[in-house]
Amino acid sequence: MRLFQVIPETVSPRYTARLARFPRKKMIELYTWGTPNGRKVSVMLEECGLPYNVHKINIGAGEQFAPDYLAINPNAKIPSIVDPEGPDGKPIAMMESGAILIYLSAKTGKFLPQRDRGKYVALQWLMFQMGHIGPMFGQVHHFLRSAKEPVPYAIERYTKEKDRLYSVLDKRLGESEYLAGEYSIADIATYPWVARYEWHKTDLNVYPNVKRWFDAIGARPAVKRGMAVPS
Ligand SMILES: N[C@@H](CCC(=O)N[C@@H](CS)C(=O)NCC(=O)O)C(=O)O
Repeated sequence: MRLFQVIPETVSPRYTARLARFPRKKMIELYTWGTPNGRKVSVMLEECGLPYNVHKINIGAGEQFAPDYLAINPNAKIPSIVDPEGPDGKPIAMMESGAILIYLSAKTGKFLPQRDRGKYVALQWLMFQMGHIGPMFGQVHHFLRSAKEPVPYAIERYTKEKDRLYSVLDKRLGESEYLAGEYSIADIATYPWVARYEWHKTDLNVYPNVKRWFDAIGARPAVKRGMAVPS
């Protein structure tokens, strides 16, 4: 697989339409698949109004292990980006969705509070997503949907932890409209995982503050577009 040659998407009508919307900007290359971690970044790119090309990395077919892709993401996971206009105007390749969100915030000045106090609160909830929600919900999905054999201990352990994390979210969102007060990369990181509530067998009505937050974020046009990537 060659990741840097001209790919079909770069001559597709969608690409041409994007170029028309952003005539002088260079495109960010997004390497992704239809998972919550991938969609964090497509939602952020849409929210920021940054032009980007989508490269599908089929993780079910093992494309994340291709040498060309490992040059971008040494950890062999999606998502990754290549920004041709990185720091100092030079290209930068980035892995880890949380780091990518922080990078795109810094690049655009969007979705991370400007003042230190708000910024650190947002980073705290972003790390809560990265360290807890993603890994734990991911384990629930694995043991409920993909494990070769039923493992009741693992299902019980990770479901219990998932429920505990929903309670933490619900309490926080009962005292704050968004995780960091204002809409931020902490919400952008968390939303795609909560959007998989059916996969991890959660009734959002049990968590009314999460439900209120989930509905508000899901109504944002940029979120709708980002959640549909890759097509
Ligand atoms: N901490 C990483 C996690 C990335 C991750 O686990 N990606 C999954 C898809 S959601 C993946 O690429 N899995 C492929 C594999 O495990 O081989 C991030 O947030 O970017």
